[in-house]
Formats: sequence, structure tokens, C-alpha cells
Amino acid sequence: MTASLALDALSDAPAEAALNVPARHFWSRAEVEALFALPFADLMYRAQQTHRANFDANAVQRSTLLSIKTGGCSEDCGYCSQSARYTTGLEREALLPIAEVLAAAQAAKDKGASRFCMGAAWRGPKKKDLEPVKEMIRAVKSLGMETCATLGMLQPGQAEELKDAGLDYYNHNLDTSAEHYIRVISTHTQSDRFDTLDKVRTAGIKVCSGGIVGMGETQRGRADLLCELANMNPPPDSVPINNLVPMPGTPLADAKPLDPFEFVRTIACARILMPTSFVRLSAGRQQMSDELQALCFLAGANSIFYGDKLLTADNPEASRDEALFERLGLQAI
Ligand code: SAM
Ligand code: DTB
Ligand code: SF4
Repeated sequence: MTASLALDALSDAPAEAALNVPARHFWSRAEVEALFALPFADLMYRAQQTHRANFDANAVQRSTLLSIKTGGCSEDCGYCSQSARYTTGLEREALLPIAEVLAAAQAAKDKGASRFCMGAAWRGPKKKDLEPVKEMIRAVKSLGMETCATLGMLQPGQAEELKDAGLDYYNHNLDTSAEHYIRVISTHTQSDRFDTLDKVRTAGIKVCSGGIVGMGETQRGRADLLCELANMNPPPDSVPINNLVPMPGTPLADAKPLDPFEFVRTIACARILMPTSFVRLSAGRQQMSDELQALCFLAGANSIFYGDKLLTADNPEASRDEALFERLGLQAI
């Protein structure tokens, strides 16, 4: 199918809306590739239309991240500073004490974050790990913040336990297309990731799932990743789009950086494909200009990681973000 034919086919999609049926469209790779191929201004215009039909275009959600268990991970994800298989200079640390996590959450709340996301460098939580993490979730929840955790693959019953502790969101990224996945990670499969996402959804926890771009994938690879995310039924509630932060010592340390406009295109396509999901402009902001970030917001990004650290990598200082929000007239939600 040519690009324009693929896009013409989309014009039938709103018919369902007229019947008051929640609009759900199965996205083919050809349709998504056709979106990527649009002239930049046309793609941005469509993304803006979709964004404004579903959200306040001047409102941006802010989540703060904390690495509650850093380094020493058994997995071999080619982008990650925390894999025990690479010499990245990162010290392996034990699980943080609950008081330290609570203090970080309070500080994040004081700076204006609405959600606190706890990340662990695990393949998945062991039985003994889950109790302290549940205590952390209860403690953060008691501050009146939304809670999110990213702990790796879950075993049967663990999602229900996390839900009972008050977990609102679970982050588990597809990371890259199925085809590219096997070039980047060998210790688990993308289908393992889908299994965990199913468990999370079934337990009634909101799903946060996205990926990383700039890992040597093709544009078709980025289209495939977005197709896989958008065709989940339902699509993720929150979709983090990470720009690879090249970590010294990892196999992807010298990956060729993505053209910044291609990053903006990826955000715009995510917005169009997942109209009611929050699209998070995630890792890589520290390396972006304010102008590039503004383009990402125009493309429909409406969430960020807020605070001067991601998990191990730097993120812009809260004061830089405050100034950017002020200059762009953005409101935090
Ligand atoms: N171990 C758990 C897992 O893999 O799901 C949770 C922590 S893991 C570090 C969370 C996510 O961080 C990964 O899925 C990946 O999308 C992102 N990430 C890790 N290293 C990154 C990097 N160097 N640049 C961009 N994103 C990265
Ligand atoms: C997500 O998609 N990005 C965040 C969060 N979910 C856990 C993590 C980004 C990690 C960036 C590299 C680092 O800090 O080590
Ligand atoms: Fe481990 Fe997660 Fe890093 Fe992969 S991305 S090495 S699973 S911490």
C-alpha cells in the first residue's frame, strides 16, 4: 500500500465514535509508516489535533523517579548501566531503607511531582523483596501521591499483592520492536514482557509501557514498536518514549544518535496512535535543548520525569523545568 492510500484508509476510523462505541483502531505497520513519512508540518498538525481533542494541550504530568535498588542486574539489556554483565563503573547497592524512599517521595511532592516511581535493577522481584517494596508503596501512597513501580518481570500473584499495597501504575516497557529485541537483549524475550503486562492489567493496575529509540533500529522498527503498543487492548495508560542515554561500558555506548526531528516524529506518531494515553517525554531530556523539548510538547508529549536524576542518569534540574514551563505557559498536573 502507498503512504497516501494507507492514510486514506484511516478516514473511516471515526465511524465507530458516531455510534458511541469507544474508538479502537487496529494499526497496521503500513499506516504507521505512512504517518512517519508525512511532511513534518503535516504530522505535527495531526498530532496537535489529536492532542487537543483529548487533553488540555498546556497541561503536563510530572513523575519523579527513584532507583530503590541499583546495579548488579542479571539481565543483559544492551542499553543499561545496571547490568552486572558490563563494566559501567556503577556500584551495586542494596535495597534502600524505607525511610530514605519516603523522604525522597516527600521531597518530590514538595517540588510538585504528582507521581513517584520506584525502580529496581531486577530481572523480577524475589518473594523476600516484595514485602519491603509493598511497605514503600503504602508509605508513598500515604503522602497522597500516585505510586508507580518498575521491578522487572512478575510471578503469578505478585501483581495482585502490589495492587493491594496501593500501586497505581506498573512500568514495564516493550523497549523495542520484537524484531530488534533479540539484537539488544538475550536473557528474556519480548513475549515475557507481554506476559507481565497481562498480569498487571488483570490485577487492575494501570499500565505504563513504552520504549527506547536511538538504539540502531530503523524507522520501520520505530513504527513496529509503536504499532505493538497501540494495538494492545487497551493501549497502555502511559507511554514513556525514551531517547537512548548512551551509557559507557554498555554495548550501545557508541550508538549513532537519532536525528532530533525523528525523535519528535516518534512522539507525534505515539500521540496519534494512542490518543487518550499520556505520552511521556522520558530519558534523554538532559541532552535536549529547551527548543527541542518544546517541539516534543507540541507533538503531544504531556508527561515528563521530573527531578535531577532518572535511575542512574542525569535529568534536568527541577529549576530548569520550572523555567521552561513558565516560558511555555505549561501547567503541571
Ligand atoms: N529492571 C526493570 C526492567 O527492566 O523493566 C526496571 C528498571 S529498567 C532500568 C526500566 C527502563 O529504563 C527500561 O525498560 C528502559 O526502557 C529504560 N532504560 C534503561 N536504560 C536506559 C538508557 N540508557 N537510556 C534510555 N532508557 C533506558
Ligand atoms: C522509563 O521508561 N524510563 C525510566 C523509567 N521508565 C523507569 C528509566 C530511564 C532510565 C534512564 C537510564 C538510567 O537512569 O539509568
Ligand atoms: Fe536489568 Fe532492567 Fe537494566 Fe535490563 S533494563 S539490565 S532488566 S535493570
